[in-house]
Amino acid sequence: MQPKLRIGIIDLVTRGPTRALWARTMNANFASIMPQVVGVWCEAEGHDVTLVCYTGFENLVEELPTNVDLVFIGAFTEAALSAYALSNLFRSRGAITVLGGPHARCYPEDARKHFDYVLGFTDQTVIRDVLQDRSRHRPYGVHLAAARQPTVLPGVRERWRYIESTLKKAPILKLVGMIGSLGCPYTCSFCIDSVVPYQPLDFGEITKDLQFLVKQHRRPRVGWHDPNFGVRFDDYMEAIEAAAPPDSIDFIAESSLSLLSEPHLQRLKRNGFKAVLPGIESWYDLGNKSKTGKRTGMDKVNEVSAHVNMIMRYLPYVQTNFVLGLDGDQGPEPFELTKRFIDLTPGAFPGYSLLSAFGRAAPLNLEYQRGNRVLGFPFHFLDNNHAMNVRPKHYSWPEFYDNVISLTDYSFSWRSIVNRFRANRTKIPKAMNVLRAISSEGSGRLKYYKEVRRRLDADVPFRRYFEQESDEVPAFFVNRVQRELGELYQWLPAGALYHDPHAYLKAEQPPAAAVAS
Ligand code: B12
Ligand code: SF4
Repeated sequence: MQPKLRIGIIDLVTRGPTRALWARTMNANFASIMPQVVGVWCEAEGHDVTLVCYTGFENLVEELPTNVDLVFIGAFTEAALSAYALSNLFRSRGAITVLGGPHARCYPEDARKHFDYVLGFTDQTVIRDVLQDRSRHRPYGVHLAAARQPTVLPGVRERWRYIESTLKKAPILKLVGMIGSLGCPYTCSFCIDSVVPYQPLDFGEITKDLQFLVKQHRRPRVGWHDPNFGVRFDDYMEAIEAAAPPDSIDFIAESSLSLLSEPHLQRLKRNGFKAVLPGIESWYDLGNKSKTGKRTGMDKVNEVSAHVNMIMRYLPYVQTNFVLGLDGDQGPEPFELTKRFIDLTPGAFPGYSLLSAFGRAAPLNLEYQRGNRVLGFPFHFLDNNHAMNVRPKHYSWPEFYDNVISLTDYSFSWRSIVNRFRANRTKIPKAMNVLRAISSEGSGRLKYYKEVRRRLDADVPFRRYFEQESDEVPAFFVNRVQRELGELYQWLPAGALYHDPHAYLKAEQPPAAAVAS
């Protein structure tokens, strides 16, 4: 019989301390499901668990018991440096540390330098193995991963105590995270799920979870974390319809355009769906996702715009996602086309990501690494916006940022904000769109991009870094990390601002080739 462990779990939904209004309103709603799942699995093994969802306002050291034996941290790459600093801090107090989540999946080689365990796909057996072994593995942690995604995950009922404590931090809108499937049948080359087979979870459990939820909250709001919601559309709708009367729960989902046909939208509306986030990605690439096939350019803009306007007749909130800087794009035209899309589709909120290659997330990243196009920006900036770590194929950096600035300016100009306000019918979407446009996402990003653009001309070491003529991380980024990590910065391990951007490629090469390179 193993002694009872004091286990701390930290869900890092943000990369450092913040005071931003948007963060205060929304961060708790971005809580991940897996840290809560891990909590349930640790309890099942008989251990004591304290889970903290870090939204940027808590003092993590104070919130966890002083003498935790083992700390699990869930982190996106943007929060990797905070995770490394925390691991260092808890190790200094004698704890064993474990990293899971997108960063662990994408950069295991680097994360092993700072954690005793680094987990890829995680199921109950993997967690049990860690708990039984729970030893120091230093200087390099052990990389453990299940062969595939888990087939069962504890639902809302089992995770409730963690969900409840997290939602206390969400002052207005409270979103419960649920998931009904893993992987995706599509194969968008840049995506982490392009090679993970689609696999639904138990639809009967979804019904039971929703039945439970309507007893807890008057009108619950559910955010689906499925990589692509609604692949088994009828099964999903039946699971929802069996749980509660139509339109008694509000739902938000990320779904590809190809799944959002008019009959599907009618049923989504009937069942309380309030927001969808389809990916358009590019006017010249990835047509399979939006079902526009080989159509490109203005033809695709017209077709997708008509489709999104149709979605907006059924659902009150739509965010359309774009990736800027894909290899299929060239010149100002892709950006100008997005502006035309905004004119033609004034109600949809445009979400932009700069092309990013997250380590071993997608096979396409090997191609970028082979072409020596991946830059080693500190992880802190890899959030799809603060750094684009793939050198664009058809743009110089200044040209690329000029286009990004022009598009961001256009998208969040007062003209577009007013048009968006008018085109939305209901109060929450109207307010959300204005808040997003005037806060860090709209005007905040614009200011940041302008500063990057200015430095590309004026700051020589900065420009040389972008041009891959120097590997030294520019002072601009180092200072920002220092400022944004706050007190955690003192715990940042030496060398953590650097990582090997070719680690994935090197690991894939046969040993002889790796030695030669
Ligand atoms: C749902 C989702 C969201 C949701 C929910 C986020 C959340 N906190 O979970 C929302 C919309 C809020 C979101 C926001 C963002 N997202 Co997002 N998101 C996804 C998505 C579509 C699904 C992830 C998911 O939940 N899968 C289901 C879980 C069960 O499976 P899994 O993620 O594979 O996790 C497995 C293991 O990694 C492990 N595991 C996962 N977490 C943990 C935690 C612990 C402690 C342990 C032990 C194990 C463990 O167990 C799981 C089972 O095997 C993925 C893309 C995709 N197709 O996967 C992107 C993805 C994770 N997001 C991404 C990004 C970049 C972002 C944003 C930065 C975007 C932005 N600019 O705002 C923000 C950051 C938000 C934040 N810090 O919380 C990237 C992450 C890349 C990276 N290395 O960091 C991904 C991979 C998409 C991409 N670009 O390729 N996202
Ligand atoms: S449809 Fe979405 S989740 Fe599926 S592979 Fe493409 S980007 Fe990834």
